Amino acid sequence: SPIGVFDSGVGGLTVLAALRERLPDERFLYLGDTARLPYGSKSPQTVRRYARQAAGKLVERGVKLLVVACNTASAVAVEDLREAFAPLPVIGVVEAGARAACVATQTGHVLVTGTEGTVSGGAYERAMLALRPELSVDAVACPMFVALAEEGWTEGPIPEAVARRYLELELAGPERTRVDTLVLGCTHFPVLRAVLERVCGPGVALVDSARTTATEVAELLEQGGLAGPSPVRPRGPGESVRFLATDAPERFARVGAVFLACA
Ligand code: DGN
Repeated sequence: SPIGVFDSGVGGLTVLAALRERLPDERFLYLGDTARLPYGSKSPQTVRRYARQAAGKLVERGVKLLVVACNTASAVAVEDLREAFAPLPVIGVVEAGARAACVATQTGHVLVTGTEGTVSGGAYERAMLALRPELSVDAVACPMFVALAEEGWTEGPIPEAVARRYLELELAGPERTRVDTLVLGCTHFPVLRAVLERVCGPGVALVDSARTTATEVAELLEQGGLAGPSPVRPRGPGESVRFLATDAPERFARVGAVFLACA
């Protein structure tokens, strides 16, 4: 059976790309909840309800593991989904991203970026401080990055100006200048990586959760004996993944292509 991956829309495709690279023999079923996006500005209760319904659509189709490829949904709904769909293994991108940041930081000063929903709940801070209580973790919501990424405005003066507006103050000041790790705590932000690297400067490592999530999924499949059999012949790109969108599949396909290309 396939691995289920869901997001509020196209953003989770950056996570799907990392999963496919790490697990080329697995099959995937991806759901973009495009009828209800964005999750990022909704209340935790609403995101939990949407996440449970979106995950339910994948569980109905018999997935063997669920990846919550949306930071906002991971931040507020992972425990709820684990309870609702037990014993199905559920992996969220926030836990994976937090682990990656804990490994990356040397100064101990980390700045998390994400949607309003992800930042206001403090999930990244909690996950990081549980692993390394001595860290100093700040967070800033950067909702306009989502629109820029979906519009394909990933290079040039406009995304650069927006990134400076959100980040320059956050990275200035005697304490803040010691930030050496920026967490891309939203599925869309890896698409803006080049601009963000430039704005943050050479002393700051950019961490995203896609690759760490893929590693965690691979480990879990091995431990649980859930890894799929190697295919007899190599699979073509269209064979290993199926996509579902709850609304506007043409837009999903068009914008999604940008995300898969950048991932
Ligand atoms: N997928 C969402 C996230 O990672 O937080 C971003 C898109 C949205 O719902 N605003």
